Amino acid sequence: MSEQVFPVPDHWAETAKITEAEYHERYARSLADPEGFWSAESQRIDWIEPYETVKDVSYHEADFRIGWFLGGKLNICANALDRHLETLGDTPAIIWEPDDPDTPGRTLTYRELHEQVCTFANVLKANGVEKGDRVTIYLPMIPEAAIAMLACARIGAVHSVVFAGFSPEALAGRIEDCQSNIVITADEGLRGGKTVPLKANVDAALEKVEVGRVIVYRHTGSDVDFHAVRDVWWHDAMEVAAPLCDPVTMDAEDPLFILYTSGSTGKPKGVLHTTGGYAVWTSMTHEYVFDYRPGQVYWCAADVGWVTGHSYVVYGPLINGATQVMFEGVPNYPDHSRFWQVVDKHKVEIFYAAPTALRALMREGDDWVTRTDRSSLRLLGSVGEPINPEAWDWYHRVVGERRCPIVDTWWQTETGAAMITPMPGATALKPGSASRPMFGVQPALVDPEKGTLLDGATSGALVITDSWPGQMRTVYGDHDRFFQTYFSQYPGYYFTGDGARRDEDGYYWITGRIDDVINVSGHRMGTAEVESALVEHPLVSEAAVVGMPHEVKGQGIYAYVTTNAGTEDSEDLRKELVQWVRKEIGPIATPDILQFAPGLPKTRSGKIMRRILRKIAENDMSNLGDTSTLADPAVVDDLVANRPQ
Ligand code: 6R9
Repeated sequence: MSEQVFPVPDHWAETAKITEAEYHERYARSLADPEGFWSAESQRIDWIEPYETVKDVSYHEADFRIGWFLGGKLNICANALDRHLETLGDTPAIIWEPDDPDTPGRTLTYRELHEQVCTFANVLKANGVEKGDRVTIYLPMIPEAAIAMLACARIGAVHSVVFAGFSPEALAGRIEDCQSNIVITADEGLRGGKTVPLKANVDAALEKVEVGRVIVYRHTGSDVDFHAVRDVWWHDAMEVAAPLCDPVTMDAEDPLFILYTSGSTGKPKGVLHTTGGYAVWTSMTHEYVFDYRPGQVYWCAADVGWVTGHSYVVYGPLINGATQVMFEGVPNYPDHSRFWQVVDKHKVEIFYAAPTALRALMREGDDWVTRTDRSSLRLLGSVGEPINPEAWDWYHRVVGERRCPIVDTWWQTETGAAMITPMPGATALKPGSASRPMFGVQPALVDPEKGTLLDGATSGALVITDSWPGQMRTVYGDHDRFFQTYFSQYPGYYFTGDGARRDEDGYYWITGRIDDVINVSGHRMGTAEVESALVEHPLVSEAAVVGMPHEVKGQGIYAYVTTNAGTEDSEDLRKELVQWVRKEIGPIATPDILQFAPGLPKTRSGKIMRRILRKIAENDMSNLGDTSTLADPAVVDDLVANRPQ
């Protein structure tokens, strides 16, 4: 653990919106007088009709409910676009930087973005989409992704964005779960010079599940199969659609979007967010965490397929009238300077990325960074996984030249936006600590076994003791699963699934998931999901998947596989199984190590002892613990002896 503390730089202490004193004053007020605090913060949103009740929440089973700004009416798309037209109409909203630096980018002003969104909203309507319908979006990082999302929000349709790296199988499952009747995609995506066959993936998915309409954006221009009745070209539809479309009036608690995320059990769950609270929450956190003022160039490098792309590429920044870079590519293409070249090209002031990208770049040496200028950078952010002190130091010292504070923001798909995070003018930084709670957030640590609250400097399971406006409202189609997953372990609290330590200054240090979720390159993956993909293979009888430390990805995937009797555990089969998982879920789920296991360590009651599998995966054989309770202790010796190096 790093003992270093970086005080707030003088310039930030003098100019920031939230200073240290203000942080404490506002945080205290947000807890003591939530009505007053949120009434003031809600003014950042244009309400069509004012709400009657700020908050109506109970985390208890008998009267479980979560509601914010009840009775309020608004349209989040109008908040992100229409209201900026007068003051920021000609200001760039999205500066799109393509995968290949030698092809032209695009800039959309707020006026242009508004026109595109209105036109596409009419396209959706012309294709039968109505308020409340679910719309699946499977697009690369192009402005059309934001346009499609905002067009849904404009007419009250619920978008479900599926990350363009997911497989046809994963896409089909998500279309089916939310019963969406329309998919918006592109011919192909481009990443690091390679094409991603998006339309072909959609076609493959639609062999398993049916939809009425597919709208296809022509991006690379390559030939794709076209189904005459079902498929529509984006540009053809836009040509005949009107450029004006009134935003519909939405209730604060009307659904805004579903985003599937991995949990510790079963299929990915559809995290559902609603409109009013999410609008206030993303806008407020974006403003304070990044100290954002219109005119500054902001760049969040996350994909719109993840929650960070929803809250900090689309909604938060646009509600705040930001000018932002949207990047199609990857950090190491054409070379390891790309991030910093884009920073220089667009004079980026605020840059927000995941530690995995930083670790990958850090390995390539400082020269890729130092040969670029980066003098525009003022603030750096980190999200998605714990940032190790070495990567923090490199980000701070080499990328930010010790001039830029780093906001290490802890949050989740479920929380909508940043929950525990520094603010540049308010928080002395400790490398590796997400520091202190956002206004209105009450984190606590509980004893993982007893569920009792722990005081002072200690470690435990991280819970949040009361609601905040951007909290998810349900698991789509399974409200009971929502309660069971998050509110049943520690009654009265929201359980995050993370472990954390709190130090003597009240700073939180997130230590990672304590459930069966692993975090691969900042992407959540349920071990159960990878296991069920493996056992679907005809030659696999059983599989157990655990996380292992990985230098770049944070965690890698280690799979133990038992094949059917009589199967030859060959190198070819190993490769085939690795490919199988890629195909079933997507490249992000590719096992890093796949070990054939004639037997898995089980208790006499048949429970797999994951603790032992984790130790072997970590290559820590010294500490396998007590194996005497196992049904067959010899299987452990076999796994240790045959661990692939
Ligand atoms: C926003 C996002 C959530 C999980 C979360 C935690 C990990 C995210 C973190 C962090 C340590 C941070 N996580 N940010 N851990 N420090 N700053 O990533 O959402 O994809 O749902 O992942 O990611 O384990 O529980 P999501």
